[in-house]
Order: sequence, then structure tokens, then C-alpha cells
Amino acid sequence: MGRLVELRLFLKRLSYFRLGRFFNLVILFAVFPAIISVSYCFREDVLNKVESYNSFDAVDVPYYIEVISVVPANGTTGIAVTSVIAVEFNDNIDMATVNSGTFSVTDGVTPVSGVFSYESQIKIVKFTPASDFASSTSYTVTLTKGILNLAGESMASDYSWSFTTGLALQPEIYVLPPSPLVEIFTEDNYNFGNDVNPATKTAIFTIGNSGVSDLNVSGVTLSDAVNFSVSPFTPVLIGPGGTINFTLTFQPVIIPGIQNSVLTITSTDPDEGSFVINLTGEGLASPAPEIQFTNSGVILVSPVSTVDFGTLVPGDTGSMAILLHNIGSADLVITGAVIGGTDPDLFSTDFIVPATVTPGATLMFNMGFSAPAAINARATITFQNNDLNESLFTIKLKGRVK
Ligand SMILES: [Ca+2]
Ligand SMILES: [Ca+2]
Repeated sequence: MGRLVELRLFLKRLSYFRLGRFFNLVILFAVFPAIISVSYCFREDVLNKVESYNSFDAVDVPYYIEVISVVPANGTTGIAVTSVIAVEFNDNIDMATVNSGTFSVTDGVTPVSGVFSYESQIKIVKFTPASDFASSTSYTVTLTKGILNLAGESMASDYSWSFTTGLALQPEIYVLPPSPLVEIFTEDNYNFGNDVNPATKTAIFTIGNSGVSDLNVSGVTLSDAVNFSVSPFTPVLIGPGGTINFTLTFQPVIIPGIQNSVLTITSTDPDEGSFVINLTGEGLASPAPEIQFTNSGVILVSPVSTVDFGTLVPGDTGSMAILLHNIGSADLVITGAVIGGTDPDLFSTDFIVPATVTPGATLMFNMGFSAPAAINARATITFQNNDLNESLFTIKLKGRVK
């Protein structure tokens, strides 16, 4: 009996104890696989997704090269006209595919020409314009899918952007004549007026720079450097707002007449590199006397013309009126009237020296001839005067007595 009770108690304890353990085990073995299972399923799902993503990427999406950055940036303004355009790519570019067709720059009307270069280390393609951009102008840059990387791959689509330049950093030449002090422009005229030889006329000209960068003036030259001259000129740098002077001289050597010379100012002004001024001046002959004799309306030529008294009888006196004209523009002054030659004693004159004949005036005088016996007489009369090329004017004289 005692043993039976003990057995019951043992079983009872066991049932209490074991039953709890049993339920614990049930929970353990039921829930844990579920967790494992769910976890596993979740992991499988992720792996599947990753795998499906990887396989999608490799098969269906091509590789595209991309523009990382551009200079000047899109929409920027006030860009320097001397700027260079730069494009940074994400991959090495095949420069054989970069040209004005695949990398175009335009102001909307005219394509900008220039040179492409490449900095492979940083994957930057540069475009250097052949000349400065225009000032205050909008430019559009277009990169097409024709630009390829070394594997022949392109961008996904064309790439385009715009920027606007600012004021030009340029020199600007201007030229002022001495009077009136009003700017003259290239191809304009400047007239020295007229002048007489050997007098000269001078004119001080001013070259100024109204631009915003240095103006380099390398030369001032003349097409006619005989009748015109320029003060010694050495190349000079004129800063913004600065001026220099140079002197032009008109000294008519070839006179009379109008002389022309083209003045050329050579400088770094971008659109007036050869600044041209047409110079004019008139050389007038100096006022001068001009001697002229006439006999019976015939002009006498020194020393060949002859005044012929004809044939007289012995003891007679022949007389001949001669006119002296001044057809010049200054007083004609006669300082000598000398009879010479073979028979000077047989000829005479009433001409009184000195004599002054004003321009346009005429003076009449007489020559006489007389011989006591038969003779073929010859003589000359020479007038010393202030006509530059006829300062000794000689007239032949002849008369016959029989
Ligand atoms: Ca200019
Ligand atoms: Ca003369």
C-alpha cells in the first residue's frame, strides 16, 4: 500500500512537471521551424529579387556616358568674351567623335568656329573659339549623341545649354584732329588747306583709347611721305582712357597742285586695326614775277628773238617801241639794261633803271638805232631782273645802213 501511494505521488509530480515541459517542447518545436521557415523564405525572396535585378541590368539597360559639369554653366550671364567652353564627362571620350557637328556653339544664327582639345586625365573636352565671343550675346552649346566614349557608347540624349557674354574687354581707338576737336572716323578726310612752298603746315592729332583694355599702337605711316611727314613715332601702349599725340606736317614739295596721302594708324583695336585717314593739301606756287617782252605784238624769247630796225640811210635814226609786261604774281624789278654785242654804240634805249613793274602791268620803252655810214649792225640788250629763270633776259638787235 505504501508503495502504491508513493507511485501515485511520483506520477502526479511527474505529470505536473512533465506536462509543463511537454508544452514547452511543443511550442519550441512548433514555432521555431516556422520562424526559420519564414526567415528562409524572406531571404530567398531577397536573393531572388537581387538576382532578378542583376540579370535585368546586364541584359536590358545599355551604358550611357554622362555630362558631369559644364563651363560656363547653364544660364550664366556676364561671361567673359575670352572664355573657353569646357565639358566634364564621366568617361573617356573618343575625340575623333568630337567636332563642330557633335559639339556645336552658336549665337542662334552663326556657328562659332574654334578648336577642340581634351584633358584625358580629368575627362574634360574644351572648345576654344577662334576669336573672342561677341559681347552681350547669348550662346547655345549643343552636344549630340554622336559624341562617344572609347567603347563607342553615347549619351542617352543630346545635351544643350546656354550662357550670355558680358561687356567686351577690348581696346577702342578714337582719333581727334587738331581742329575742330571732333572725332574723325576711319576713311574720313582731313584737309590741310593750301600752302606755299617752302612753308609748311602742321597738325597735332590725338589717338585715344576709350576701351577697357590696353590699346597697342604699333605704327603711324603715310603713303606719300614726300609732301607729308609724321613726327617720329615709336610703338606705344595706351591704357584705357589714355591718349597720345603725334604731329603731321604738310610740306608741299611738288607744286603747284593738290597732294594726297593716306595716313594709316596700326593698332590692336579689334575692328579698326588699320585706322585710315585721307590727307589732302594744296601746294600753291610762291608769288613770283614773270618777265615778258613784246615787239609789234610778237613775244620775244631770250636770247634768240631779234628786233630788226630794217634799212636806214646814213644819219637817220630808227626807233622801235617795245613793251615790257609782268605776267607774274609779284613785282618785277629791272635792275640793269645793258647794251652789248658787236656794235653797242649804234643802239640806244630810254629804259631807265631801276624800274618796277607790278603784276599785270606793262611798261613801254623805246630802242634807237643810227649809223653814220653803211653797216650791217648787230647788238644785244640784256635786262637784269628778278624773274627766277630769266634773270638775264637778252634781246638781239640788228639794223642796216646803206
Ligand atoms: Ca573699334
Ligand atoms: Ca620767267
